[in-house]
Amino acid sequence: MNNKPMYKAMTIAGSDTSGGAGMEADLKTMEEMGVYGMVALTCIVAQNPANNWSHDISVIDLPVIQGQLRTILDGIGIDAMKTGMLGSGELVQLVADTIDHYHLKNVVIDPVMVCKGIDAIMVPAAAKAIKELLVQRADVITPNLLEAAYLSGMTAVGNLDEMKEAAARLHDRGAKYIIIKAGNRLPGDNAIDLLYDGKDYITSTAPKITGAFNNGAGCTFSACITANLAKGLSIKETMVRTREYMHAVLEGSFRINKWAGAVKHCALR
Ligand code: PXL
Repeated sequence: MNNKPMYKAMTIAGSDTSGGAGMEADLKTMEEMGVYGMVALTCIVAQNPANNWSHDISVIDLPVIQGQLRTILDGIGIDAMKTGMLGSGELVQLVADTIDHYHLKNVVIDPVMVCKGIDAIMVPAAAKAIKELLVQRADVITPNLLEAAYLSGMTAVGNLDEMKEAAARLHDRGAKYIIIKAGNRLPGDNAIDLLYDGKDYITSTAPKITGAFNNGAGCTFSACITANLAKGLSIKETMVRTREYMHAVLEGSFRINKWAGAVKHCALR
């Protein structure tokens, strides 16, 4: 045993049984960053190989989630937290109340609304509650373009100017730092992310990695941010680390079966 401090982080997220996204991605990423990860599990996504890898979701009862939050927050304590798939408006309300009750710091909101394999926006009531209750409580919010449009009330976010507009609106709604992930979705040779801190717009660009499997990339991105904030890094240092990590995990991404692939969480080793 040694007495070095171990930084701790919590994810409130669903399980992706296939291992690439959700709390599996979160825990693997936190481990790679040297941070002790804990989970309050919200739902279980199971993929069906007999039906073209279709996704089934089983939701965990709210009191069971409350019990997990008590274990982690009353029993242990955390340096940072993130959210992933939150299946209902009631659960989003519980997350908001929990952030307030424990005065949680380094709160990263990954507003997971769409997921490959599950076409529709998850549950409209949950999406609406994220907009109304979690944007304002976020130290960092990490929407993709679709999520940024929904949360900022814009019809579409499809270029850098619209990303800036959406980020400004989310800042007005109370989020401290906004990171909009365009990733590969904009035309051109570069993947672009935008960080807005209420003053400056900072874009980070990296050459697009073609042919990569990016299932789990969103969860991995927000988990990496959470872990680095837990260690006490600034948002800018956190962004640098996260960009490096994302480049490595995407470049190392691999096929897991005929339907899907995953990013390689251990790519930096
Ligand atoms: O990538 C979004 C996501 C989040 N959480 C869980 C998932 C997925 C997509 O598969 O299964 C549990």
